[in-house]
Amino acid sequence: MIVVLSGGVGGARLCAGLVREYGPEQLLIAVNTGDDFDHWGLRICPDLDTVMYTLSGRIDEAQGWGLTGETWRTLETVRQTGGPDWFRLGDQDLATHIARTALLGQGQPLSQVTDALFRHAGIAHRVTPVTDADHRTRVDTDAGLLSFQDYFVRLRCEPRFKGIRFDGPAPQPAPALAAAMASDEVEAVIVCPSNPLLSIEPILAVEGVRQWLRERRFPVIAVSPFIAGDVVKGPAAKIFSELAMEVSTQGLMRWYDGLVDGWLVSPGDLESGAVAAAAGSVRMRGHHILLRTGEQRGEVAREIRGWLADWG
Ligand code: FO1
Repeated sequence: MIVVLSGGVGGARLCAGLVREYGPEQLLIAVNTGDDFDHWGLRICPDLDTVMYTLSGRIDEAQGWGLTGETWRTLETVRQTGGPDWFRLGDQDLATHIARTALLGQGQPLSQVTDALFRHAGIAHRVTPVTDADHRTRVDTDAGLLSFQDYFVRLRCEPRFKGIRFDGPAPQPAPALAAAMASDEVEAVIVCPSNPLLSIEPILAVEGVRQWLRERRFPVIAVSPFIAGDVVKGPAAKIFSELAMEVSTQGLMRWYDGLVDGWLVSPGDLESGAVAAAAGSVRMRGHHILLRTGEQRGEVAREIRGWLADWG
């Protein structure tokens, strides 16, 4: 079994390639839930939904989140009524949040609700929230401690980033992830090119996950979200520079030190001597890491699969 750690847009796009390469029984996709929050009385799980809409081919590709062909009549009406309109929920997308909130209200854990939603979306592969617990990411900034979506969407990541925080102790992993962590059948972990500080850190903050990776008996492969000192999408470059971290694949390699055995990086980055120096005992492989088209997603996933098959 291969365990995939994913955030939203970039993670979902890699997952779309991986589900073509691996059968439903071979993959477990564990998704960040730190971005989850309640809005209009509904539970919103942006990264889970981005993975669900991407895998079922319904994502708004240009935007990276939400549904293609979406309409916004409810949002317009909420706006006219003087309600909050800073977080845009589309008319069709709302159905997901209504169904999820209703099932959670019946007492079902998020992982069970997620199973049901993904099954209805026609997705055969196993996707789990990393935890069933409510463990929301808070962002410490020069404008104070903000809830994740306040920082990310309402304030467009403008405040200076200082770090992330969580209320309460580390949550337990969701059952499917806990079972994978306890089993001898994990052949590899793939870390998606999601935001390392906003999307992957909350996954590593789940009880036991970081230690499980540190003590691994399987390779961990990560796909860099950086290409030549910038990111394909999202605020990772801004955040890295606000933390005085090097905005590059080598900066990222230092951040993940001791957790990753193999880096898939863009060919230009592989040629940089700095990356080679940062690599140490870590293996490197150069390949395009663009995930815009279905073809590119398939190529990156095939490259990872081939690399793992020859790992030794
Ligand atoms: N991102 C935005 O930048 N603006 C939005 O209004 C917005 C709405 C939204 C609704 C549903 C959903 O599943 C995601 C949505 N996102 C929106 C994206 C999302 O909040 C972020 O991209 C992730 O949380 C970061 O991974």
